[in-house]
Amino acid sequence: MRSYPVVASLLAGRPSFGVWLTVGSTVLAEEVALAGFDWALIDLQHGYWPEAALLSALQIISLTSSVPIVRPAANDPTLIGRALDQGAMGVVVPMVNTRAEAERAAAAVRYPPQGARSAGGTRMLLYGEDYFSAANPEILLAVMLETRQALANVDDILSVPGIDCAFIGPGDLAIDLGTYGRPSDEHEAALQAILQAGQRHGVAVGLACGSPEVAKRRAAEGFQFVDVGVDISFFWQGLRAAQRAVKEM
Ligand code: 3PY
Ligand code: MG
Repeated sequence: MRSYPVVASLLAGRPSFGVWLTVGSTVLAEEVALAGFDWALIDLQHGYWPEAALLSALQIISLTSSVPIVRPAANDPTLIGRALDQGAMGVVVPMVNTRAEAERAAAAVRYPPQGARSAGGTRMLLYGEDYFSAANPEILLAVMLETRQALANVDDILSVPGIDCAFIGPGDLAIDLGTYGRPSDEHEAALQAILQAGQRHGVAVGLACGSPEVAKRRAAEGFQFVDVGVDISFFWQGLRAAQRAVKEM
C-alpha cells in the first residue's frame, strides 16, 4: 500500500507543514495540494464543505504528494469512517477530552483487531489492494486537545494506543481558559505542558499556527504538525493589502 512519509516523519520526530482548507473550494484544494506542503487538511468541523466537493478534493489531493487529511465534524465513528472511506489518510478529531473519547477515536480509525472500523468501500483500494490489511499503521490519527478538561487528562489521553499526534486547538483552549484575545502565560504554559506530555508518551504534538512565521517558530520548539495558514486567510491578506494600497493613494 502507498505510504506517505508524513506519518513516518512525525514518528521520527521531524516537523511537517500543511494548510487548512475551509471554504469548500476544489480549486483551492488543487492549488494547495500542488504547492508542495506535507499535508492538506479539509475542515468539516468549521469549514463549508459540501459532500460532493469533499470527495473531489480528496481525489485531487491524493494525486499529489500532500497527505489528504480531514477534520470530521465530531468524534463520531460514522463521520470518521466516511472520511477515511472517501480517501482521507489521516483524521484530526476535534474535542477529545477524556481517555474514553480518545479510545473512541482510535477504534474508529483502526480496523480490527486494533480497532472497530468497518471495512467497505473501494476508493481506498487505489492506495493499494492490500488496504484493508495494511492501512492501520498508515493512517494518521491526531486527537485535538483544546479544553481545560483535556489538559487535566493529557496523560490518560496520550497513553491510548494508536494515537499518533496530539493536536492543540489554541482558540478553543483560550476560550475555555478565559484568555481569548490577549497574551496569556497560562495559555502558553498549557501548550508547553502538552508538548512535554507528547514527549513523555512518544506522541507528536501539533498546533494550529496560522502563519509561516509562527509555524517555523513553533516547529523549532518541537511542535511537529503545524500549519502555515488557512485558505481564506491567504485571500484576506492579499485583499487587505490591495485595499490598503488604493486607500493610501
Ligand atoms: C482551535 O483553535 O480551537 C482549533 O480548533 C484550530 O482550528
Ligand atoms: Mg477548536
